[in-house]
Amino acid sequence: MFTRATKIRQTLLGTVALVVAGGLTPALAEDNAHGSGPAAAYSPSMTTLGQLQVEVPGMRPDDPVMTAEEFQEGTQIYFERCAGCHGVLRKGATGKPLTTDITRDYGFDYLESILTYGSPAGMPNWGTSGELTEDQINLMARYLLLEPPAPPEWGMPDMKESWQVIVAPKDRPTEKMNDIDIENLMSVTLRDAGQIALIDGGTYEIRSIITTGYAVHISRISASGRYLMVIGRDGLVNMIDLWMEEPDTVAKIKIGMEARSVETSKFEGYEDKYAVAGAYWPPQYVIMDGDTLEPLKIVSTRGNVYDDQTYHPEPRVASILGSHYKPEFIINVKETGKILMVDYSDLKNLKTVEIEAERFLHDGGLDSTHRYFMVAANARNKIAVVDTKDGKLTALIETEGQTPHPGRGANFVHPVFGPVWATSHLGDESVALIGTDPEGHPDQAWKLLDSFYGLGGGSLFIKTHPNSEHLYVDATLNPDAETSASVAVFKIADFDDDRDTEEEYTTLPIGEWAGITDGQPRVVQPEFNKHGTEVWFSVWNSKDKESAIVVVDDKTLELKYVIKDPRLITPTGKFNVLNTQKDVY
Ligand code: DHE
Repeated sequence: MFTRATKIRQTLLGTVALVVAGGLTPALAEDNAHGSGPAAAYSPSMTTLGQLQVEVPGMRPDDPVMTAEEFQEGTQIYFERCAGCHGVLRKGATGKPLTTDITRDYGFDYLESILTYGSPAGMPNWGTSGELTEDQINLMARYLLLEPPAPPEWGMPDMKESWQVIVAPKDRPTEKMNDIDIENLMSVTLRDAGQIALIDGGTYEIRSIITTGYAVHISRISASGRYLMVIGRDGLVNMIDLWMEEPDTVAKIKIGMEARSVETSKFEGYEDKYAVAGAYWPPQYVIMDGDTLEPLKIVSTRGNVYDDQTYHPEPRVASILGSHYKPEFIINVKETGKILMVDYSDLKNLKTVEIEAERFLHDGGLDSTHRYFMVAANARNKIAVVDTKDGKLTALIETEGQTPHPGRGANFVHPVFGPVWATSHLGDESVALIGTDPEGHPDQAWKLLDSFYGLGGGSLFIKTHPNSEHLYVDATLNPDAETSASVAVFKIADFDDDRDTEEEYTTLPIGEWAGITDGQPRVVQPEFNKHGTEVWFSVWNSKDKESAIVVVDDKTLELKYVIKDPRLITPTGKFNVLNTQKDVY
């Protein structure tokens, strides 16, 4: 561990984290010309769609020749590597549209060249980086000249068919049947195993390993703290009963073909009543019964972009949050830039407030009072703030950094500015502080109050806890191995109000503490235990190599424990039950 005040701005761009089947892998590719910073690499990979069986579309006389096998391969490559930016239907998202009216104008030679060498606008150099072979580039240039296949929809009959109640509510325990301190349980994503590990926050013992969806993504907890909801990228939601002798899945359902978010109703009187999950494909969200996951209401998010009001055929559902102020789900629709406040008190006469925010909404969380929701419009370098009490956009704030990625963000009381919310960034090393106290600190509210350097770019998550005096910032996708395996810790009491000076931080060599010698593991996502006394970090290696969880004492910043187990395959997100249930971050 060492302390330093860095004044040198490390530029980060230059190396790419490979986007492979299922999303990101900790492995790094060779230096890449452009479009290659972590922010560019952190694009969705539609791996479930990549496995679809498709047919070659009707050909026109001048279309390039393509066999069924080639078209299948092209579709898989397209969904896994290209759809995240260019859209499933090729109508464009953060990347340009690639519909055939455009690609046929470009022609085969141009497509082959841009696929090989990339472009300064952000297209990766798939050929020269070695990620696609010459034959694959040739195939993709032909593929793009043909009409795209449209993946199937996933409506009520499909959902109902996939829906299983494994233990009916009447057969579930009426009281907690185990000795687990549920509030201090950690649900740990074992990403490439398609499982979660339930780890005891007091003893560090793995209490259960539960099979979930493919490339499992996040866990959320019901308002009562009893049911854990887990979603896989294949849209499979598992509902796990933590009261059972051995916690296990009691219901499951597939809500789409590609999904990332799940949440539960948190408003008083509606505790555990509903669950909701959002899909990337088809673009929709579904409200489910909170006891059984029975699908009750599916709502499409297709519609017009908030500003130019053009139609978008596939706006993905990004983060979802259960409001504490109203019986509402806050649903963030990425490409149209709309935040939907969906009133679940009357599903038959569903009322939705549609807030114009900003394009490319991604992740976010509540402020410390739980009244304001802060979400990153990441490709626009902005944070949108919504007042969940009044149902209105409060502010749109430029973070002055590149690609904010807060996770749920970090709330703390700054010694000068009062209550603030913080985000780190994927595209550079900056940490931004935004004032969140319009009553006590009206001059500072909803303003960027400070921006200082963390350890390095490629940060995914930032975290603190009301009982902690520290702010932790990871640098998971930083191209430098040592940086990506370390974490910066700021002492909150030492923060000043001078925007021109940097803030001191301590570097914790978490990867080194894990003592893993094989591979190049990255350190990701600080998460506190229920007391706010320990911080857990995932040391995320590739799936055939050893990974670990490192537990740090928050007071002393010293290593407390290393959890290792052959079953801990690719641990990434960790979700403490109490902190997730109560939105403490
Ligand atoms: Fe995530 C949250 C989408 C890749 C770990 N991620 C989210 C949320 C979204 C999202 C929309 C917010 C959910 C919510 O609050 O309701 N994630 C995406 C992607 O589209 C992306 C970029 C690429 C993909 O194809 O999926 C992606 N995410 C990753 C990873 O590679 C990470 C680092 C490792 C993993 O397990 O997959 C990862 N994402 C996480 C975690 C959270 C998350 C741990 C929840 C943070 C929290 O504190 O709540």
